[in-house]
Amino acid sequence: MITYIDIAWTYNERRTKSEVMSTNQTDKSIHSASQFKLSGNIQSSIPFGSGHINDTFKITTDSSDANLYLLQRINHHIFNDIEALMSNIETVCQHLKTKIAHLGESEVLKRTMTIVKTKNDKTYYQDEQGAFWRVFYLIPDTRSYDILETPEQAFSGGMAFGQFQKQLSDLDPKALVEILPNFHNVEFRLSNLRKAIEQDPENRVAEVQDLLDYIFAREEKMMRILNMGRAGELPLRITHNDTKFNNVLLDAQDQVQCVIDLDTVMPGFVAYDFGDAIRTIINSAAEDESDLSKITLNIPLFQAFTNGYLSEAKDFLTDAEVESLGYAIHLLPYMQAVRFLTDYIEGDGYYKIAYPDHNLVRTRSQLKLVDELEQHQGILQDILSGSLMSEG
Ligand code: GN1
Ligand code: MG
Repeated sequence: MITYIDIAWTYNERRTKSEVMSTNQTDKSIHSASQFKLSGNIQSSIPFGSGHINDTFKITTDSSDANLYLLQRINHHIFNDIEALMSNIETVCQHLKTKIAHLGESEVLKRTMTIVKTKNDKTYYQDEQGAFWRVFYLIPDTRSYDILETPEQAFSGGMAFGQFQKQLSDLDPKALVEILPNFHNVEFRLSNLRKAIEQDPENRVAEVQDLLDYIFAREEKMMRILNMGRAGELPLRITHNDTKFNNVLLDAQDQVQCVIDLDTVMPGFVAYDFGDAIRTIINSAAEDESDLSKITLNIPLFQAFTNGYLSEAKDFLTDAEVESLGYAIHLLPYMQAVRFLTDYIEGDGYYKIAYPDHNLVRTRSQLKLVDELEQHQGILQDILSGSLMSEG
């Protein structure tokens, strides 16, 4: 029997009850799922996962081969070129599958995402209201974590993202469209924040002045990776760009099963993936924890993730890339705070929110994390260097 446990679900239930779980939404999702080549008749559709951008449903059918499917309504206000988005994902999935083809069909299906096509053989379906939908196989007997529990999980996650970068290292970056340009460009993110401040459509700037001061005081320091990139010191590689820990599925023994959420796979710097993963791994609390005293660093998890990542990545990282990893630890939580705050000031149009000042809470929480990281900079850098030596 298939048991699919998803820790992230708990959070999603809280969020989705009001937003997604209406009968109307369920009917719509079932109607859309029925456009795809599913085996068996659809039995149910339930909201799933904890993503802030797309709406995700778990689809169950009565098929004897016990297939489960992941249906997603793609947020086309953010991903406005759906054709290119799906073509990127198809290219990446194909490439990853060829890398592990020797393991046999059933392993390939468990270790990589598989797009299920529509009855017209397309990678997505556009409904009568103009919304875009897609379906993947849902990989059974796996779990994801919003907050990690053990160093073994962190090590596995590190290996997973290191392996992901390695397996894509021979895919020509030109094969992929830069689906969200400037996604991790901190200068671009700060310039969006400045525009938001100037317009201040909700009159929210005055109440967040302390946060803005904190952010702008760190602006120059946070430009280091971008400057290294501009100086030609960092190679552009294909990276995941959304390496939150809940985007890796682990099996029942906490071994790597599959890296998921391929929407933002595009050319980038490896450090961004490292830093974004650390953002969620090292934090003892959720990214939207409102009690700032709970936001502390779990340093053993940092060490374990770093060891796992470097066990895969050490062979291909250049010295400059290694240097950039240390900067990324601070940059990614900082940039996330800039993005949450920009959305708050603009009136919450980008990220899904569960309550009115959710984006403000997220911002404070991420900045508290930046603070903690700054206070422990020396020890984190020592661990990174030590891990490199022992792995090297
Ligand atoms: C969004 O929705 P999700 O979880 O896939 C965002 C990421 C952020 C993340 C913060 C396309 O990811 O960049 O890091 O929220 N994705 C996009 O939790 O903006
Ligand atoms: Mg995502």
